[in-house]
Amino acid sequence: MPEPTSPYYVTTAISYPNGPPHIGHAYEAIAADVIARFQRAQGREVRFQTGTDEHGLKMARKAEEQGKTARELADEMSHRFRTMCDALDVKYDRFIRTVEEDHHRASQALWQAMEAKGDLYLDRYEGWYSVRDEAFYDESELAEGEGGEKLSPQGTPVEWTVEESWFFRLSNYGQALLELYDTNPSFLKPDSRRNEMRAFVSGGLRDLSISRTSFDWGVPVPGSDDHVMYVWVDALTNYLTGLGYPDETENMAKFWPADLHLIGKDIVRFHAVYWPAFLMSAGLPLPKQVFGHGFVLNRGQKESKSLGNVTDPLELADRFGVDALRYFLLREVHFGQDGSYSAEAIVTRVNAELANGFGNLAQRTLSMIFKNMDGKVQPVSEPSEADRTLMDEVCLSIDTLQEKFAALSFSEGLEAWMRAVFACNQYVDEQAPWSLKKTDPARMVAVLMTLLDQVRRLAIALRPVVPSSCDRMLDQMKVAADARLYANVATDWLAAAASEGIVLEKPEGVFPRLEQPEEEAA
Ligand code: ME8
Repeated sequence: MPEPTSPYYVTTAISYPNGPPHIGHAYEAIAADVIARFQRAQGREVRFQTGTDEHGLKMARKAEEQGKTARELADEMSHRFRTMCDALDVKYDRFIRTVEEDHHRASQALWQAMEAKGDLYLDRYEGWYSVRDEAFYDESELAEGEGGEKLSPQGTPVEWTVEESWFFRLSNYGQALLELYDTNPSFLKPDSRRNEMRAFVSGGLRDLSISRTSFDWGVPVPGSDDHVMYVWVDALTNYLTGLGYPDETENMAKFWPADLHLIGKDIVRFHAVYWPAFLMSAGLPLPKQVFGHGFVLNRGQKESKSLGNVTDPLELADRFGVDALRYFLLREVHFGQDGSYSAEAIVTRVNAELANGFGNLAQRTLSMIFKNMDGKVQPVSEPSEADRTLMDEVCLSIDTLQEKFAALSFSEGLEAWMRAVFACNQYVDEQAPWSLKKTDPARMVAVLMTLLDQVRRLAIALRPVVPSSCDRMLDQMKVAADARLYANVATDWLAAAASEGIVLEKPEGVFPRLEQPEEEAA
């Protein structure tokens, strides 16, 4: 286990702003934000970077189609990505744009470091290129489409490209990469992705074309005015730019190597083959982990303009609530695998677990405390066996949640959390505190306070996933803003709150029940 206080650096992929953000972008940003918040709540100093990848042929062509300059398109769309993050409570430390001056400088410095190592040479590229993937492919990797056209392994069209290009001696790094996967299995997760990359590298690596001369929308290659860098060279460098590379900054010392590059399964090759090879060449330490998550599908289908099923993630957030969307995406999909979403699935999951499960537990507890105890927080002096059992179960579930979240198994972590919520609701039914007011008021106090403390714990545990709702709940419980970390789960909050004379006011529910939309409810 890492030191709980060691710094933690997490990044998302930087998105192509050639169109507005889609649900996949929202999914990745939310997951990375949950990781960042989780690590902060563990007491670690966290840096979280996201942003947009603005160079390359794909951007240049899209802008041309729209009668804009690439820069105009980038400005317009990058803004939409940043707005999406802000709207979804994705709290980044830096939103990087690859058109920024410091990024050009960092990319050129990395280039020069690879050149100084003797890993770059000038030659002629002749081969297949997919603009949609911004990737070069070997003839042997291509498939045939229905009309006989050649397609990339991702199913995108490829075009024959011939141009002068700088090359990177990727072929020199095959052995080192295989050693990396074998000696450090946590470098690339899940394991299935590692097996894929192992097979790809074992098949032999060809040198990589890393500059382009047929267009100029990119980072200029130092010393070769008519070349711009292959977009992936500059894109990958963003992870260093954000820390101040090439300068020996405090952030470089503190946060590099990154703890986690969170990316989707389609871009694992760039992060687990090219990126470590570039870094080895430049003499820089390698990131600790690359995790390739799965895809989010709309009712089992990939979203596409031609199917007319593209959903704006902000519309989903408006319709169901930001926290509902965040919870659903992490709870529903086994992280690492593909998953599906639909309006019905969101409503069903959120109503069962947040509204009827946790929300109802909190609202019942706080209302009874307000009505029957004038809102006064009191310690539990003599907990019964049932009280202790419940507390132990809740604490154990929160331990499990932490273990699972540390391993990026979000749905399993939330499942453990949900079991604790069920245990609390069962305890309310069994203890029936409403019937104790007249018969045994001291016992009623013990039951309600035991519940209050479990609600506090469960809200702290869930906070990285649904920050604003949990904060509203903890505000109502008057839990101090600096007492919402995992370390506070075990503290004797009731005694401290009672001695401060904390009195709770009339509570308001924080997890509304969602309506099943009529047209989709059938
Ligand atoms: O690949 N579900 O950008 P991008 C989940 N610029 N994730 C998805 C997804 C889906 N349906 N569709 C895409 C790029 N993603 C490059 C990255 S990093 C140095 C450069 C994920 O806008 C995708 O896998 O095409 C990637 O991690 C991210 O969204 C951005 O994709």
